[in-house]
Amino acid sequence: MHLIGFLTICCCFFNHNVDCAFCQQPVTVTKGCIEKHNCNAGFKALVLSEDAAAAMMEVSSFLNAEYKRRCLACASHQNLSTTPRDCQDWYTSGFRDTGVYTIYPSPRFTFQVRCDMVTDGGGWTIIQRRVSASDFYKSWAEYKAGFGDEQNFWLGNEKIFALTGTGGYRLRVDLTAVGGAATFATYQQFAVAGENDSYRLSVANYSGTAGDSLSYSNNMAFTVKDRDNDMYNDNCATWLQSAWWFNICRQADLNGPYGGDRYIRGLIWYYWLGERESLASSEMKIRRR
Ligand SMILES: [Ca+2]
Repeated sequence: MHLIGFLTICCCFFNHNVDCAFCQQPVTVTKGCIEKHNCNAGFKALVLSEDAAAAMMEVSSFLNAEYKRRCLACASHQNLSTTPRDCQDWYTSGFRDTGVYTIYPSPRFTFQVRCDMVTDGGGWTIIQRRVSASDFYKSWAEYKAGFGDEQNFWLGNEKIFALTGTGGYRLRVDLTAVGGAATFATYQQFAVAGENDSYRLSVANYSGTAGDSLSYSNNMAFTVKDRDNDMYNDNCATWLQSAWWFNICRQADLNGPYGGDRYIRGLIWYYWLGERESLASSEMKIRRR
């Protein structure tokens, strides 16, 4: 009964009887409840017939995500079409606090992200962040799923693909040096392909003050310690104790050992500080064009 369960929850929301956590609980529903409230408009568009509804009764991750999405939309009295797909939508809806938000890039995939609502007009979905000692020498599976905490994290290649795979996104990279100097780079085009194409990077149209250190990685697949997709005859990820869209190997690498080491490993942005000075912080963030 999960498929129509959310409709009862919508009704409940309008009666102000439950909190949002209840959205995810399986419940039953009455036909009168469905017809009374218009928050099931999207539901009707999704399920065109009783037979289709019956066929979709099996609970799946897709349906669970869909309940949650619609439930939240109902709870905030939003039209379903305004359910935020990224930080930019949250910003447009009037949210201005930098912090963690739930986004819905597609009906099948919903997750939490950290949003930068201040920098360069706000609405940036942060995909990478380094501000202190943190271990980023991780596996393919870990980079695929994402890891870290609110201070230091990699959002995850599947999530970055879900956001950017169909195009339309740009990238901003904010960097600081140990002495406090700050710089940035933007790319008007930024996309990461799916796992079947090894999360290949497409990046173009640089501007900014940091220098263009990422175009060297354009069209490169993602390389980690347990999967070598780079152009070097060894594994750049192993050599640099990192994971990146390595070529032979890099002009930029923001996933290296924090603080750097004597083997020129570190957070590197070559055209700003060369390859022997590790940065104090980095943030990679995306927004639609
Ligand atoms: Ca190689």
